[in-house]
Formats: sequence, structure tokens, C-alpha cells
Amino acid sequence: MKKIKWFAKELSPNMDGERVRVAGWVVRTRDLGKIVFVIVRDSTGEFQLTFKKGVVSDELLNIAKKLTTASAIITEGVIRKAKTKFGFEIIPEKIEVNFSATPLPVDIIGATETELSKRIKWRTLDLRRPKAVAIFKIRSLVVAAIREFFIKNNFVEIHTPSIGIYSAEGGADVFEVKYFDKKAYLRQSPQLYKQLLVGALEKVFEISPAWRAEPHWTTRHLCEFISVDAEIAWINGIDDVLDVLEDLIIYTLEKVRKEGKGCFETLGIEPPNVPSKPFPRVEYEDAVKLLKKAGIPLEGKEIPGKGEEWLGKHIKEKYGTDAFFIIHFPYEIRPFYTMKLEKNGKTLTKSFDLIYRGLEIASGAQREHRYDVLKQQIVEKGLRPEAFGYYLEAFKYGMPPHGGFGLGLDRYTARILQIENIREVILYPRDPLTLEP
Ligand code: AMO
Repeated sequence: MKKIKWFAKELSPNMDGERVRVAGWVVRTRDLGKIVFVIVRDSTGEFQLTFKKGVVSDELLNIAKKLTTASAIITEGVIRKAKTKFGFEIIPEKIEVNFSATPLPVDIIGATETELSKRIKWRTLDLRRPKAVAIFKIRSLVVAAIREFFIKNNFVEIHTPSIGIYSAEGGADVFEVKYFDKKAYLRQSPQLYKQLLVGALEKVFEISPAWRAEPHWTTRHLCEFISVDAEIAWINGIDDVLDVLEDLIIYTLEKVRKEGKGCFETLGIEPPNVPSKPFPRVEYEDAVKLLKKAGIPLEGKEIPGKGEEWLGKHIKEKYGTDAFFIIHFPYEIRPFYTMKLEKNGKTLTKSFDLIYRGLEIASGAQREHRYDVLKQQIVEKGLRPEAFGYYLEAFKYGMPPHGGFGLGLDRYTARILQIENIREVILYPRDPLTLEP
């Protein structure tokens, strides 16, 4: 590939005398009359341009004097060893500038951070801060690790429709879209399609957006998120799925620790520890008992965010680990496609949630693969079998026992980075009030 420019992190004093093409955004200028120093930042670091009267043309010196913070600048020049904090400077021979307006709507230089909602509005500018860059480099690394893990383990990457007529996770929080003269929905997850595909491809994964019309305001729910979905055929029970999810978490955290070192340093935080297998498993009923004792009420039968947080601390104290599973949720609070588990006279499910650093980051189950039982469960949940058309019909033709999980990429990344609000790790978050930019 042709080199368009040198990145800041590639430059060094050892390149003394070399001609380079560099580019970035002006951080600040220091004008001493006959000499102007300009600090420039790109997505990898900073360097200094030195404009000295007599060394550079007067035309270049005059442009340097007018540079505003955040102006885009491309320079061709020569590297010289110098007593700067970089150990070198660049003497420009040619520059090209796209001047930035002033004042800037967000602070990209100072120590103070502009409030989040404003920074998101001005994301392009916000991303010129090294800390913001570090967040999205880690996010990119997490996705790379996830994809690498699945491919290494013989999963097939799939792309399934975002628009359809099925509502997989329950009707209330689904976005309706106009599809020519029909009513359609934005998918809440690729759930039903990944199940259909595991009926032939055996091990599949998808990394794609999902939409939930969640009207509530929290730091962990958004209307659009990236779901990492996996589905596996021929399983013997949820243990086979938990095993894959454990390996996925370990693989990603190991890679992030190794390759994300510089980013964690920029952010001033410790890279995450890698939990060891097996992650503790807590029965839903035991989790509920613990929460009751701690005085934390449930939301119906659902474990609330506060409960996950409390359980996270409890498990950390007891087992010293950041990750654990809650297993066997009641059938009442799991979707129709989940396989039931009759236990102690109660109808539970072969399901689980993965809690990491006090937050549910993934959820999954063994699915019901027997046509008659599946159809019955659709009816039990108050849904119409006809509404599931070809999805349901496919189960007449030899579906294997299968199971899988959906992992929220945004929540996982936020927790790796010890960030409370998932909006910080999403470039352009969508919540009930935010459609732009
Ligand atoms: P569930 O609805 O629990 O399960 O979602 C799976 C994971 O996706 C993330 N998540 C969200 N992230 C941000 N904002 C939201 N509004 C949001 N909703 C969910 C969470 C959650 O753990 N089909 C099943 C998965 C499966 O069984 O395979 C499903 O969608 O991290």
C-alpha cells in the first residue's frame, strides 16, 4: 500500500535528515516573532513543526502565525534532531492548511472535559482528544478479538436481515417501519435467523446492530446497540454454550491486555484481569435469595441493575472474579424460544446471563428445537404461531438441539474500560431524544 503520510508514532529522532509528509490538527502555536513553533496532533500522537525566518519562506512563516487550533495541516518537510520533548522537529518546506473556525465548541486541549452530550454532538472534534481515541481503539480491538476467536473456532460469520416481520424478544419495545405498503419491524436481535441458520451451518456468529424502543433512561440501555450473537448446534445443554462464552471472554481480554497497553496508559487505568474457567454459576433462585437478604427488591421477577451490581460485588468478594453466570431463570421472564427446565416443581428455563463487573453483558439459552413444543410455547406466551411463519415451519425439518448467546458489545467495552455510561464508548448513541448527529 502506498504511504499517504507518516503517523506521529512512526517518527523519531533517528530519522534525522529524512523527508516526510505528515498531517494532523494544530494543537497550539508559540509565536516568538522570528520563529513559530506549532504542535500538531494526529490519531497516534504529536510532533512539532518549526518555522524559522530565513529557513522557511516568509510566506510559510506568515501562514504559521495565523494557524488556529484544530486547523487541518499537511506538511512536507525534513526531520531534524532537536531539543524538543520529541527529540526532533520538522522543518516544513510545503504546507497545506484548512483553517478551523474559532472558538471551538468543545475543549480538546485543556484538562477539563466538556460534558458528554456536547462532546457527542461534536464527535469529530472530541475524537481529537487522545483519551477519546483510546476508547475507540480499544473498542475496535475488542471487535477484532471477538471475530478472530469465532473464526479460529470454526464459526461461520453470517449477515441476517435488519428489517422483517418477526418480533423475537417480545412486542413492546420494537420499532415499526414502513416497508412499501407493509408494516415491518427493525430487529431487536438476530435471534430467529441465527437459529434457522444453525440448522445447517452448525456454528454461526453475527456482529450487528439491534434496535430496542426502550423508553427508559439509564446508562446501560440505548435504542441501538451492537449485538454479538453466537449460535451452536448439537449441544448437550447450556454448559456447552457457557464454555464457548467463557473462552470468548478470556480470549478477548487477553488480546486487549496485550495489544491495548498504550491505550490503557493514555486513559490512566489498569487493563482488565483475565478471569479463569469455570466462571462461578449462581442459580437464579439463589441470587434472588441473596438479594432479598440484602434488601434489594426485584422488578417483577427481573433482577434490576442495582441487583446485578450488588451480586457482582458479592461474587468478587467471595471468589475474587469479575465474571459470573446467573442460570435457570423462570420461564415467565424468558422469551418463547427458550427451552424449559422443570425443577423442584417450578418451570424454569435452560437460560443464563453473564454478569461482568456488576452488569449483565450477555444473555443466552438452550432453545426449544421440537416443532410441537415450540409452537405450544408461542401460544403460551400469548403470541400467534402464524406471526412466526417460515421461522416456525423450518422446525418441522430436523432442527438440531442448539443454543447460543447475545453479548452487548457496547456494555462489554464500557466495562472493560471501567466506564459507567455506555454512551462514552458509542460514537453516535441513539436514545429516545437523540437522532442527530
Ligand atoms: P437480550 O435481550 O438479553 O438477549 O440482549 C442481549 C445483550 O444485549 C445487550 N443489550 C443492550 N445493550 C444496550 N442497550 C440495550 N437497550 C440493550 N438490550 C440488550 C445486553 C444483553 O445482555 N436474543 C437474546 C440473546 C440470546 O439468547 O442469544 C437477546 O437479545 O448486553
